[in-house]
Amino acid sequence: MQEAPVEFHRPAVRNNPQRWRVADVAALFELPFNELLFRAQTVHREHFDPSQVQLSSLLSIKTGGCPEDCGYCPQSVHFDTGVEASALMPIDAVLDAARRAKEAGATRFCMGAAWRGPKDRDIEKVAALISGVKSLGMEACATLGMLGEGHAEQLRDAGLDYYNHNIDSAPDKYADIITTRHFEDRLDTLDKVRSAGVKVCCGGIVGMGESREQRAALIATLANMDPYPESVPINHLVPVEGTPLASQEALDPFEFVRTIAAARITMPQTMVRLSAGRQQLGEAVQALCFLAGANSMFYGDKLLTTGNPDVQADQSLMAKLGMRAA
Ligand code: SAM
Ligand code: DTB
Ligand code: SF4
Repeated sequence: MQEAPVEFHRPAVRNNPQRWRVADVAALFELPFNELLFRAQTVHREHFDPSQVQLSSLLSIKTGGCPEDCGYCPQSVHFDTGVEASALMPIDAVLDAARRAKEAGATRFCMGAAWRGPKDRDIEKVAALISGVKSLGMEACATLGMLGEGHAEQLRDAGLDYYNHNIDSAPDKYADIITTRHFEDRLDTLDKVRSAGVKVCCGGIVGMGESREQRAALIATLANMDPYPESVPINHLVPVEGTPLASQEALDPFEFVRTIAAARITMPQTMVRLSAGRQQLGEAVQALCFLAGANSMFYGDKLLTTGNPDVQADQSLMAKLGMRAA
């Protein structure tokens, strides 16, 4: 059956609805595994050194107490997860963490805040954090929720390289996971980021009980953005006690690898980022992800509130695979 094209009304991130039909991406998922990986690795080698991996470190600069009800998130005020709410971190503590991340080998520092969206005065404070990170010689990324008018420009002027804002799932799955905002709200913020000339980091989460077709729709939606995001984080759900998705059954790891491969094939020049869930994936599955075209990852002992493989474990994995930090 022919897939109805998703409707895109706006320029910037929404104007190439026919580049990838959901059915075409679903057909990639249906390929024999080795065929899919070969195709992904072939595309990957046309654009990247297959032994290089870019490392970004995360810091939660404002944790918990978020008014949104994203069903996967330990930081939502709607769920009792044991995450304590705290205020925006002071600049010295943020820059100490950035310095440590740089010393450990990260080239980009990504600051996350559990806001529905920042207020004007928050933007001023985050702008100072961005300038500080840039002065250390690192790339700066921020993920602060929905942006208001002029926010993206202020962040750009402070030196922001990337803004992370995920679409998280297929358009027709979104309302099952989040009720406090709409899929379209995400696209609005992505438009603002793109229009301000800040690079877009946008991906999603798999393993939330979506169908394969919905995973294909997530990838097709990203690939049809024009231009597609410069960075595409693919998260595996980290099930957190207290959230509605706490007892979600883990996705078959091969399906995770297929999602990475589909991202690589449909967005040949993007950085495909192995994101949340690496602890659960283990080394062998991560190696398959690199073969499928992943070429960046979150690096450092912690994501925002949950764990990540520690630096030593990642150094050891990279050494075993002969991969170099880029
Ligand atoms: N509040 C901002 C927002 O929602 O855009 C920024 C922070 S939010 C925690 C950033 C991203 O983390 C989400 O879009 C989601 O993709 C990811 N995330 C949050 N909890 C997760 C979990 N339990 N497992 C996997 N990814 C998760
Ligand atoms: C992204 O796509 N994944 C990162 C980053 N962008 C901000 C966050 C993952 C968070 C996992 C749950 C936690 O640690 O709270
Ligand atoms: Fe808030 Fe972001 Fe978590 Fe949603 S994902 S509850 S917006 S911190």
